[in-house]
Amino acid sequence: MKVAVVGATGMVGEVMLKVLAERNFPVTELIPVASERSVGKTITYKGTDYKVVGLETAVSMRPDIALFSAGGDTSVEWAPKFAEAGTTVVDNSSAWRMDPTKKLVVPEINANELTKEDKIIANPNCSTIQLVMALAPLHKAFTMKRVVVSTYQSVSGTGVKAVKQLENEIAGIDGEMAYPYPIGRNALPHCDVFLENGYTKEEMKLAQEPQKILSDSTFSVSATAVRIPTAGGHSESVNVQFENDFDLAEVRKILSETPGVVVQDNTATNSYPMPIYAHDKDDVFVGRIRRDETQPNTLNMWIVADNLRKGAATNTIQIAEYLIKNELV
Ligand code: A2P
Ligand code: 11C
Repeated sequence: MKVAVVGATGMVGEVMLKVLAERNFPVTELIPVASERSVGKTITYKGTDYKVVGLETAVSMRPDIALFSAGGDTSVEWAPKFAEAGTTVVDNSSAWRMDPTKKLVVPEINANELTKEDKIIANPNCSTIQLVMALAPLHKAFTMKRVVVSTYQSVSGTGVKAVKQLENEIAGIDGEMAYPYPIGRNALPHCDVFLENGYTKEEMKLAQEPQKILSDSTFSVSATAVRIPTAGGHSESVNVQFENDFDLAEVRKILSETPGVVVQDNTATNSYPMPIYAHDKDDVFVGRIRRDETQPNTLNMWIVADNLRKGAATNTIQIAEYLIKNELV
C-alpha cells in the first residue's frame, strides 16, 4: 500500500508512524505530508529516510490510503481532493464526524458499516473512543438510557504548545501559553471552545458522537470536560443508567471479554486505571466498577486510555487495517 500520513510532523502524526511500524502495516511506499514549512525535512520510518512533501504533491502521487491528522481546515480542503484522486482518507479531525454522508468508526464496534464507496472515513474524538469502547458491550447487554461523564484530559490532547506550557511551568520558565490560565497545579473546566449553549465543543462531541457510532439515539450523554496537568492519557468518570438491571460480576465479565478493553479493578490491591499505566498502550482500561447506590440500574466506572494511541493514531490505523483485510481499498 502507498500510504500518505498527512500531518506527519505533528503529535498524532508521529504516533501514527510509530504505530504503522509496530503493527507492520503493509506500507510499500510512505508519503509523509506536512505544511509548506516542513517540505524537504526528513522523516525516518523503519530505518529509511523519507522527504516530507506538500499536499499538492501528495495528491498527485495517488496514495491508496491517506491518514489525516493536520487539523480540521486541512481536512475540509484536502480530503475531498485525495478522495477524487481515488485515495481512501481516514481523517482524525472533527471535520467530517457528524456529516451524515460520512461514517464515524471505532473498528471494534461499527467497522462493518464500511464499504468500498467510503472514500472519507472519520475517526472519532479521543475522549469519545475510550468511552464507547466500554459502553458499547454494556449497551448491548443492558440497554443504556443516560450517561453522565466527566473527563480529566491530558495536555497532549491540545497539542505541542500545551505540552510545552506544562513543561515550562514545571521548570519555572515564563513561556507561551496555550491555555488562558496556568495548567500546572490546576484543573480547567474548559476543553476546546465554548458554544452558545454553555457547553464546550469537546463536551458536545461526547454528547453526539456515541449516538452516531452506536447508530442509536435512544440514549443520551451529558458531559463535563476538564483539562488537568497530566502529560498523556485521558481519564473519565462515567455514570451509566441502564434500562435493565445488571450484575456487577456480569459487567466485569463482559468488559474483560471485550477486545481492546482491559479491566483493572481490585480495590484490595489498589488496582485501578491511571494515565501513567495507559501511556503508550493501545487498550482502554476500565476500573472502579461499582453500583450507583442512589438510583436503580445505574453503574459507576472509571475509564482511561492513551489519547494519542487508541484515541487517535491506533484507531485510525485499525480502520485502515480493516479496509485492507476486507478488500475495501
Ligand atoms: P507542520 O509541522 O509543517 O506545521 P500538531 O497537531 O501537533 O500541531 O501537528 C499538526 C500537523 O499538521 C503537523 O504535521 C503540521 O505540519 C500539519 N499541518 C498544519 N497545517 C497544515 C497545512 N495547512 N497543510 C499541511 N499540513 C499542515
Ligand atoms: C482534546 N479531544 O483532548 C481533544 C483533542 O476533535 O480531534 C482532539 C480534538 C479532536 O482536547
